[in-house]
Formats: sequence, C-alpha cells, structure tokens
Amino acid sequence: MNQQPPKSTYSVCPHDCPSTCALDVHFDPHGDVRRLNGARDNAYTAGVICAKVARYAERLYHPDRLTKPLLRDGKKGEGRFREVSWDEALDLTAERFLKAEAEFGAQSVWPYHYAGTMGLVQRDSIHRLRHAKGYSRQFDTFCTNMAWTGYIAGTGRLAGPDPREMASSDQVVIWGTNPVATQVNVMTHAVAARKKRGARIIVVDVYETETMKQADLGLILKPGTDAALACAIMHVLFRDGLADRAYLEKYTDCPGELETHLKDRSPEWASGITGLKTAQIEEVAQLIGQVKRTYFRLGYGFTRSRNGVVGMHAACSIASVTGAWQLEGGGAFHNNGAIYQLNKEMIEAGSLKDPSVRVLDQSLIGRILTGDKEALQGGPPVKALLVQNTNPVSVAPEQELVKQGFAREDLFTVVHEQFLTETAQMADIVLPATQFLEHDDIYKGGGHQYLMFGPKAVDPPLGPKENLFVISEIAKRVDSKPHAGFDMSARDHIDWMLQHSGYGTLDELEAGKWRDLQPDFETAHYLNGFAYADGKFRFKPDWGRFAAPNKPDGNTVFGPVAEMPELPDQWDIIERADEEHPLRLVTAPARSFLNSTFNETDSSRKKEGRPEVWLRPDDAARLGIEDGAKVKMGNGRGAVTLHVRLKDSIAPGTVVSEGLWPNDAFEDGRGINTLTSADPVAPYGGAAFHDTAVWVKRV
Ligand SMILES: Nc1nc2c(c(=O)[nH]1)N[C@H]1C(S)=C(S)[C@@H](COP(=O)(O)OP(=O)(O)OC[C@H]3O[C@@H](n4cnc5c(=O)[nH]c(N)nc54)[C@H](O)[C@@H]3O)O[C@H]1N2
Ligand SMILES: Nc1nc2c(c(=O)[nH]1)N[C@H]1C(S)=C(S)[C@@H](COP(=O)(O)OP(=O)(O)OC[C@H]3O[C@@H](n4cnc5c(=O)[nH]c(N)nc54)[C@H](O)[C@@H]3O)O[C@H]1N2
Ligand code: SF4
Ligand SMILES: [Mo]
Repeated sequence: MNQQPPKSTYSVCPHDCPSTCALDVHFDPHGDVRRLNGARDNAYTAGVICAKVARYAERLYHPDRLTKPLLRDGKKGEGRFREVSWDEALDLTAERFLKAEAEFGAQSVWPYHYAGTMGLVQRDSIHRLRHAKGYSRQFDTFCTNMAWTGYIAGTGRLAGPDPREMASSDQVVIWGTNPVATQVNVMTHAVAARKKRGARIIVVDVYETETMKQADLGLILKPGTDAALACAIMHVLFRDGLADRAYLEKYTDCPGELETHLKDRSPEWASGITGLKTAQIEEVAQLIGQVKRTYFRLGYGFTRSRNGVVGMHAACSIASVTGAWQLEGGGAFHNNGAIYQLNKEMIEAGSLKDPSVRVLDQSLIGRILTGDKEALQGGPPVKALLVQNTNPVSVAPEQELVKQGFAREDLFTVVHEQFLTETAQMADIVLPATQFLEHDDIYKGGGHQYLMFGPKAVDPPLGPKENLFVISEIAKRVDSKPHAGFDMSARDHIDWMLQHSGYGTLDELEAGKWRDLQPDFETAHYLNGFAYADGKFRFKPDWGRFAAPNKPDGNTVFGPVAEMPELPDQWDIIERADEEHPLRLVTAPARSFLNSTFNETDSSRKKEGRPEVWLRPDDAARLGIEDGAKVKMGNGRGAVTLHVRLKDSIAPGTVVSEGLWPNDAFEDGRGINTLTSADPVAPYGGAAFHDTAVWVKRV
C-alpha cells in the first residue's frame, strides 16, 4: 500500500530561549523536514519564529552531524577518533566511572549539563543518574541567577503579568534584553501594542541593538549602571507627584524610606554614572510616570554584572512606585518559572538526593578541573565527566583554565553531542545525540505560560540516541541504586509527571498540543499581595535569604552580601576600567547563533561574518585604531585576536563583541570567554559575562 507521508506536524523549539516557540513542521514529499514556522494558533508564538530555527533542516541534515560513537585515538584534543559500537562506548564509560569511584569516591564523577535542550525529560534525566550514584551535584550559574534573584527579591515569586498583555499596553519598556535577536516574540506583542494602541516602545541597552532601532526611544547607558537610571527615574516620580501613594502604602514595605533615600539620586547624579544626559533621564521618567499602563519587560543582559541582582531589583521596583501592576498591560515581567509546579521525581529522582554531596559551580568548571581547592570544596578531584547539552569549551568563563582542565590526561570525559563541538573534541568518548525532532519531550515557556508537548516527528539516522537512553544505559552498568525512572520511555515520563502534577494525562495534552497555565489576573498582577508573608513588595530585600545549597555542610551566600545596598542604589562593584584596562566589554549574543549552537551551520556563520569587537570612533581614535584593523583585546585572564568595527552608538568607554563564536574562529584559537570572569555574583552566584574590563591594542 502506498501510504502518503504527512505534510506537516507540530513541535516545540527546544533551545535555551525564553520564547519556547510552538512550531509547525513541514515535510517534503519524501517525509523529510523541509521548513519550520511558528504556530499561528499559539497565542504567544502567534506565527512568528526566528530565522535560524525556520531553517532547521540545515542543522538536522547537516553533513557534520555525529552518527557514531567515537573513541579517542590520539592525544587529548588532537581530534583523532575511531568509531566504536554503542556497547563498547558505554561499557568503557562505566568501567572508567567505576574506577574513579573506587579510587576517589563517587563525588569524583561529575555529570555536567545545561540547557542545550530545554526538554524536561532529555535535559534533566542526568540528575537521576547523579542522585542514584551520589555523583557530584551541579549549581547552575551560567544564566539565570542574577535576573531571577533580583526579580524575586522584589516580588517574592518568579512570575508576573501575562506576557501577552504587552499587546494591551500603552508603553513597553524593553530593558537589558535584545529580543529581535534573543526572543523574537517580545517584539511581536510590543509591536502589536504600537499598532493597536499607539503604544510607545522604550529600549534600554548599552549599544544600539536591532531592538533599539525599532524603538521610539532608546537609552544607551554604560554597562552595570542600570540601578542608577532606575533610582533617578523613581526620584523624579516621587519629586513630581507621579508616584502612586495609595498603592505604595497598601502594597510595599517601606515607601517612606525609599523616598527619603532617593532624594539625592537625581537625574544629574545618574547622568554622571550612566553617561546619559540629564534631559534624557527626565524625559523617560516623565513618560513612565505619565503612562501608567507601562509593561516593563526585563531581560537577562543587564543582570550579567557583579551588581546585576541590584540592577534587576531596582528596575523592577519602578513598577511598584507607579503602581503599574494594577492595570492590564502594566507591571514588570521577567520569567514565569514559578507557575508550573511540576512533580519531577521520575525524571530527577530527587528522593535519592544526598544533601551531603557537594554542589559544584557550573561556571567554575575551569577552576574545578584544574584542581582549585576552594572550587572543589575540599573534596576529591574531578576524575570523570559526563557532558550533555552544553559546550563549556566555548561558553564557560575563564576559558584558559577550562581548556587546561579538559586537556588533563587523567580526566576521563564523555560528551554526548549532536556535533563535534569544541567540548566533544576534548573527549575520550563521544556519543551521538538525537535532535529534538527525533525524540519526544515536554517544554515549559519561561517567557510565556504554556506547557507544551513536542512529539518525535522523524526517525533519527542510524546511530544517534536520545539523552534518556544514555542515562539509563550508564545507570545499568555502574551499579546504581534502582529507580523506576530508569525503565520509563520519554512518553511514560511525561505522562507520569503530568498526572502527578495535576495536569491530566499525556493523551490529553497531546490532544491540545499545549496547556495554558496563566494564573488569573489578580494573582499575576499581585493584587492579592506580593508573595511575602505580609503581601508587600520589598524595596528593602533580605539579601541573606538567597542562600544557595552549594556546600556539603549547608547553604551559602556568595560575594560581599553585607555590602549590598539595602535599598535600590548604584552598587560600585563592577570590574572597573582603569589606566591599564580603559574599556568595558559586553559579550552580547549574535542574532544568528544561539549560545554555541548554530555556529556549525553555514548560513549562520555567513550572516555573522567573523569575530569582531565594536568600538566607538572616539575611543578608537584615542587608541590609534581604524575600522577593520586587527587588534588584540585582553586583561589579566588572557588575550584574544579579532577585528574592529567602528560603531557610533555604543556607550562611552564600552566595547561590544557579539557571539558566541567558537574559540577556533579566532586567529589564535582563543575565544571571547578567555576574557570573562567566573567570580560568583552576590548573593546567589552566577557569572557576570557582560562585566569585563579590557585593553585593546593594534597588532
Ligand atoms: N561570553 C559569553 N558567554 C556566555 C554567554 C554570553 O552572553 N556571553 N551566555 C551564557 C548563557 S546565558 C548560557 S545559557 C550558556 C549556554 O551555553 P551552552 O550550554 O553551551 O548552550 P547551547 O549552545 O544552547 O547548547 C549546548 C549544546 O547542547 C547540544 N544539544 C542540544 N540538544 C541536545 C540533546 O538533546 N542532547 C544532547 N546530548 N545535546 C544536545 C547542542 O548541540 C549544543 O552544542 O552560555 C553562556 N556563555
Ligand atoms: N540569537 C540568540 N538568541 C538567544 C541567545 C543567543 O545566544 N543568541 N541566548 C539565549 C539565552 S541562553 C538567553 S539566557 C537569552 C538571553 O537574552 P537577553 O535577556 O536578551 O540577555 P543577553 O542576551 O545576555 O543580553 C541582552 C542585551 O543586554 C545588553 N546589556 C549588556 N549589559 C547591559 C547593561 O549593563 N545594561 C543594559 N541595560 N543592557 C545591557 C546587551 O547589550 C544585549 O543587547 O537569550 C536566548 N536567545
Ligand atoms: S525565538 Fe527562540 S524559541 Fe523561538 S524559534 Fe527562535 S530560538 Fe526557538
Ligand atoms: Mo542563558
């Protein structure tokens, strides 16, 4: 019988992006994936996705995809491998994990992962193996710590007004995020508000991004000075009678103290710190004060600084001074993480977690692998790594240490990957992984409110296996504690999790493709109170409360927490420019890459060109550097070689390098994270990727 392949199906974008788009997947007549587009019937995706994912067939059918397990056949990192069977690869993995355990204890094995896929089953099953064996735990610090902590410090909860309400707003303030590149759907809804209601779009960034080019008002400030801007805005709001005093009285902890504190945080004061003109600050403050229905869409970018938590908290506080929270289309939103409340016992085996096992900081991987005692928390060295869904030999800070660590001959490294990334090149064993269209998974939106099913759409080529398979097969071979999760398929996992979270069954989810979990208006806008016992927004957070479970002997806070400002303020703790390092570097994401993903596809590489650093003409003239020149850029952590492009609209004293390019795209093999620091940010850790002082010199 001649059965016609389907013309299309649905899925979900698995990438580490707040948009978590609902996809339509179109097939050619042979049943191969042809193109992807955004689902029109999903109210947040609304038919729009980014260009790099629309052309996913290029990545799915890429000739460089890994299809066979590989065993190192040469020196570490030399790039010589030979093909082996899955059984050989898994047996050897188990043997070496057991050897490390016998000699140095189970904590010498470190399963290391991140969010290359955001699918809950494929991303988080690695924890099941970790907990069932007592392997070292991981404190996730690449991304969310500062932003989430800063927001929760104010509201008590990581959730906010329905992101679709942006379309019902009179003014959208896009602060420290570049959604045209990083989460395109924010633009969809902001632009809808402009079309429908004449809403104004305001963008706050350190250079003129593609997002700012679409704004009605763009503010370019110096990196790490957002709290100063926020304070001056609130100063004007109080000064000019634009604060909602009734709201403040009812819903906030100490409005009087805040007002007094802000008395000398004037626009002139903030101008000196931010590099903005006093008039610009006055103007934006008036707009925010006069247009109550303002939606603050707060991003990650401005929190990737040593004072990033304080910056996020300060920006979020503005909505509590104006009382914007009360209106549809008003309030401050960052992420909806708190609304889902999923039972992940089968995926993660939290019941087997031993709290006495150390929790190693993901961003400190360089220090950890090179034997830094403090980073190892006094425990055994890491002798074996299992890496899934992340590419630390590109994306982790303090890259020189990361490379030295991965090059250790006594470290046994298994990397499960879709491509031979720079991390996979350093492995002893490389295992080929499926792509999202080739396995089942479930996804939750950070930037929206849907729980979504992403079914397998096509068969993988012979060879690649899903993460779930690798985890279960290793568990079988390393004498792990039993857990029912090891015997379940991805569909079983999803069904179990849904049923045990009160969200029906997989069949029910499948029938609707996704489930809208938006809380009711009063809850989302905190009209029944903020998520603290007294129901009040905190202008004065208890920073010490944000202790992380990273020490075997208990929780800890990071950095000089005692020095954190009590009330919103500019915190002078960023890596300061000085005579030797006169410029400050921001390493913002390029539109055609997604972290380290898509830098293997030709179309993305072509669009991005080559690694560059963008300099203001006045800064360049001072340094005797012209457009297109080859330069070295460096600091105490190392130096990189790249080309200069002159751009007018960057904050003074600031340079921007969009990425992430792999290290090997740079002339001497040193990528941008050679320069970034892994120092944990106060109070809850995290890496300050956009907070780096550098020198730039002609070569
Ligand atoms: N300089 C600088 N550095 C940064 C940042 C920055 O702004 N500037 N941003 C930081 C941030 S926010 C983040 S989140 C990190 C992220 O950096 P990474 O963790 O490296 O993130 P990705 O590139 O999204 O994904 C990593 C890998 O996951 C693989 N992968 C995808 N799906 C699967 C799967 O199903 N199975 C397996 N086994 N592998 C899969 C992909 O092939 C990819 O190579 O980078 C950080 N690094
Ligand atoms: N195309 C693309 N999309 C992505 C990614 C990618 O790498 N490429 N990464 C994904 C991931 S993992 C994440 S976490 C999200 C992050 O997405 P975003 O929330 O957008 O955060 P960032 O990408 O870190 O930075 C966004 C903007 O912050 C600006 N910025 C940096 N420092 C400051 C500052 O001190 N103040 C202000 N006001 N602005 C500042 C940068 O110039 C940049 O334009 O994007 C996801 N989407
Ligand atoms: S915008 Fe983000 S979630 Fe949507 S398709 Fe692109 S990478 Fe995926
Ligand atoms: Mo991220």
